[in-house]
Amino acid sequence: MAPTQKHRWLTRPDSRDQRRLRSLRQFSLDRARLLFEADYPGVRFGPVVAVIAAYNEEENIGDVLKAMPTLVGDLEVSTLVVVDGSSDHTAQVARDRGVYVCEMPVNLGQGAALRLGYQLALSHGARFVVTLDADGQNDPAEMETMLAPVLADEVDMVIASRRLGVDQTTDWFRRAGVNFYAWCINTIVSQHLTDSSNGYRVFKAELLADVEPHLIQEQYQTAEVVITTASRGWRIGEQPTVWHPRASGISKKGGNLIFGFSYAKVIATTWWRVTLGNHRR
Ligand SMILES: Nc1nc2c(ncn2[C@@H]2O[C@H](COP(=O)(O)OP(=O)(O)OP(=O)(O)O)[C@@H](O)[C@H]2O)c(=O)[nH]1
Ligand SMILES: [Mg+2]
Repeated sequence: MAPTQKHRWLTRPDSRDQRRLRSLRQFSLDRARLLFEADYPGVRFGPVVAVIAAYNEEENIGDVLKAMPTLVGDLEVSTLVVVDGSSDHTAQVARDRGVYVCEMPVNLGQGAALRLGYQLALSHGARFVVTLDADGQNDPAEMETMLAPVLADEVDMVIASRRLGVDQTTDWFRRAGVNFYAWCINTIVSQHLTDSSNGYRVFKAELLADVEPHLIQEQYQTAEVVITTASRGWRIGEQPTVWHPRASGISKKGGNLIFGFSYAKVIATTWWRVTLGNHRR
């Protein structure tokens, strides 16, 4: 019997819409993967794969890609840009720079784009995956420093730290948020991290293969990755880096209050789901 308004509350009113949305999301991801395989048949990445999620970054991504190293030590670096539903020429600018591009037809969020990037990197030969932003806030030239502790097998994941390095931005509210959320995450998963919300990270492939299936966040993904990684027993380290102001444009994460609230929600729900054992994908 179709639900009527009268007993809609009994039938979990949004479940059908949510199912539709899930199928559309999956369709978008599958289609992007198929197009990628068609664009780059049989591709084999270098051992280091830099995954960059980019959304409406046509003004910024060209300079970031120009600065990307092609070698770290004797390890070849492949760069993969994942674009989802950008309304500008982000994907074209990246293609013109000669890097690998995977494009989705609709916007699913940075977390979803990175997960697709992780899957592609792992299935095409990555041994180490680096993530960094397309807006110029991370310096690709610091990749060697970022990779060093993982290559030396001291840790399994490295997060860049603006607090151990240099923060060139001036927003004191955002800075207070970085400190506060690092403290929250450290308390939950017994770590001593100073900048757990930094998106410049290095992962060993084995770690990512273990952690990726547990990730679900579509946008505010950094807390989820750290909490999941730590709670599954992997070793996390930090490296001091420079945190630059966004080259141009605005944050895709909303203003400080929206960002702060959404981030807190991700910490709380990931804690509930992952560390308290209430797993649900
Ligand atoms: N593919 C994809 N990338 C996204 C999306 N939202 C943000 N990004 C990218 O993720 C990176 C970080 O996004 P920002 O909006 O700068 O957010 P942030 O750096 O975490 O926070 P800010 O300190 O506010 O800049 C950039 O490369 C964005 O282009 C999205 O919906 N899809
Ligand atoms: Mg940014």
